[in-house]
Amino acid sequence: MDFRLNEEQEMIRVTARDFADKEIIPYCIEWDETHTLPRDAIKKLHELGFMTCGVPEEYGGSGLDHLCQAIVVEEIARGDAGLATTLAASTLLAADPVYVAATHEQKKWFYSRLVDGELAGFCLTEPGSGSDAASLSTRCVKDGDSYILNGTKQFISNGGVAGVYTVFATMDKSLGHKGICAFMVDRNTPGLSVGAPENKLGIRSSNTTQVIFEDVRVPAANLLGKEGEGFKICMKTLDLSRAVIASMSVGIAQGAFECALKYSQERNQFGKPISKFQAIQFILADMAMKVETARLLYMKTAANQDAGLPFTQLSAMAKCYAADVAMQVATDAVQVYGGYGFTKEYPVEKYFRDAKIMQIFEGTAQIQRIVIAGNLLKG
Ligand code: COS
Repeated sequence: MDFRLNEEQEMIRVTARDFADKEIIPYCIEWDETHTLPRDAIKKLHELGFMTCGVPEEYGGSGLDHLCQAIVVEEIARGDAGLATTLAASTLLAADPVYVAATHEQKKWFYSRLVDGELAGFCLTEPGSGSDAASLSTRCVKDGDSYILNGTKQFISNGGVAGVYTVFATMDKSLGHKGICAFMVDRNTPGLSVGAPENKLGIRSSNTTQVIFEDVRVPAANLLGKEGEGFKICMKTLDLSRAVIASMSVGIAQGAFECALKYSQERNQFGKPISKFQAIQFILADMAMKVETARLLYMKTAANQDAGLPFTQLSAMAKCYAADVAMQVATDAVQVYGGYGFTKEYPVEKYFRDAKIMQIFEGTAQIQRIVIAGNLLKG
């Protein structure tokens, strides 16, 4: 077993880390305060190939493997989790149903949009359906060689800025998960509109809106898989993308930890730097242990994904554990800063706010534990 990154993986990590240091960290407080999607940074990430890291090379993307995708997301999130969310929600979460279930023609259609610089959004959650994904209400009705979609999707990352979406809708709610279909939908289809951006606690440089479907006609050629396969496509997508949220969480934790470590050596109390006190050293040691264990878990999950080994259980564990770690480590970072950590003068309050959503989106901490326990009990 070799825990070291190979030369290519290390090069990708260093490139993403440099980008975060030079192009994200100096600006992300302003993006956060002004609730701004950083289009210039997204363009530069596109030029580096990171905005198409989930698009296979044969379709014009940079086609990184799962481990490298997760490494990129960690390093970008160390700078700004909002920007990491924009990237991951587009080239990974929204594109994963295509990766999982699309035909060659469908892949060409969807991936070319991302290669051209458009963003994508994943439309699953609804005002009345969050954790209970199978209870979604958006309807799809077959009409000739199209489907007509009606319904409202909630909390969609990139909702207002995407050019293309993957969308889940039901043919008949009484069929439960067996009635759900997955579609690729063009933003410019008549009847499709978006809501106002949510004013969020964290990841404020990302765009989150409702996406509303009113008699939206989608070609039958845009159905992913077969009718009724949408829920399984969705679950397989979330299995993939939860490992990415784990790496995003590690990025937040790493960023908060680095700030706390540095500050503890600069801040003097009782005549010496606070890092000289065991009380602070123990906090730093715990933070470092948690970051390292969470990183190992997401890397093992991604390595299993790349090796074609089972990863549903690991993915839920990595997401659940790393999200909790992000929250704990960011909280500890605020503690090390004391009163200053509670102000916007220092960056740790932003890590603290950004961390919270990691325990909520792409399946709450409680849903992950349901998945983990369910798998344990199934044997
Ligand atoms: N891969 C493939 N198939 C899966 C699967 C997986 N990981 N998980 C479940 N399935 C299948 C099951 O095998 C079952 O199929 P059969 O009926 O053919 O046996 C079907 O899907 C339904 O499974 P289950 O009964 O477990 O579904 P539930 O409705 O109980 O929901 C949870 C399961 C709670 C895990 C699911 O709704 C979920 O993940 N919720 C969270 C949603 C979420 O993450 N939202 C965030 C959106 S992105 S911000």
